[in-house]
Amino acid sequence: MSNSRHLGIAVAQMGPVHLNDSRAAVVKRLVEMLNEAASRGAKLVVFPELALTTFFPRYWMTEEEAVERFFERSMPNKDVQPLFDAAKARGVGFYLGYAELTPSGERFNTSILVDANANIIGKYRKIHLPGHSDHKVDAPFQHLEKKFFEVGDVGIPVFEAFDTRVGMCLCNDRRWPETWRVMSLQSAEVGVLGYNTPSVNIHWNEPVHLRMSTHLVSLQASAYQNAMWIAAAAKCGSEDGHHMIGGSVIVAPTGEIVARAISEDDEVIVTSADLSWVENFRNHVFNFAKHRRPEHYKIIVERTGAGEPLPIPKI
Ligand code: CDV
Repeated sequence: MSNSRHLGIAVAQMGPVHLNDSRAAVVKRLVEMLNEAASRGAKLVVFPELALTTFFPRYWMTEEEAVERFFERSMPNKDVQPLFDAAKARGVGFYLGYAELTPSGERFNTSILVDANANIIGKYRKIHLPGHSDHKVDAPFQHLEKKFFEVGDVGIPVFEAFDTRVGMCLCNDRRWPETWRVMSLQSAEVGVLGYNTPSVNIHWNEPVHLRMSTHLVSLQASAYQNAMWIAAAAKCGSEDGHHMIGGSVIVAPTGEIVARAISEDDEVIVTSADLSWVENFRNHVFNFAKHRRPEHYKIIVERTGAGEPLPIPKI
């Protein structure tokens, strides 16, 4: 295509991080993958959600204990600094998910966007927190995001970076069409996310294969319907016996998967994303200004849960 604009995007999938793994050991793995991604032409590297620790919301503990063991009080901090140094040395930026403790004591499931000079240029705090806050004693493990985190307070911002516009989200956010539409209405061309998706659903007997297929269908439909590139990084494999799905992917605005991880380990996938595919769709079938009819979508922001059908107009 003559008007093509390319961005090298890498997804750095992570294999398991066990309870006893140190931050320093984890960051070493991240640096290795960042270096590989840079060598393969990436300018933006996407790491997983809560990338620095095991997926700790699976364990019942007090908030104080969780903070002590798993939250970051500052970013970058001593342990994570080598990743920022490597990014600057290689001239690549990255997305990273971690548990954030704010100076005033709030706890968020957070991601940051870091530019090629190792400056933090964007922050997102997870909105769609799954799970529960009570102790489910009969469940095989917990999913305590509603206990350990507050709902994000920065909306779904889009950042001018990497000669494009980038929106961030985290894990469960990817299943909600609103996430992507809010990004695409701000002209985001690239959406990035990390995820930790347990293979077992503790709430109902969901067949394991659906965990992968609902993950992929969410990303593929969202990329197409919003004419965006989407890059999604898993933390996966068995963390101390708790298995999480892999399936890290880069999806084009066509809805097609152009790169996919095959392992459940540390693995880098890279694509040279032609951003002009965004325009192809946004100028035509998804020309929002021309075709959207928000006057007929009011119920989306007026209601949270499903209710009665709206009154039917007389015709
Ligand atoms: N970390 C997550 O947000 N996990 C959810 C699980 C609980 C379904 C996910 O959407 O993958």
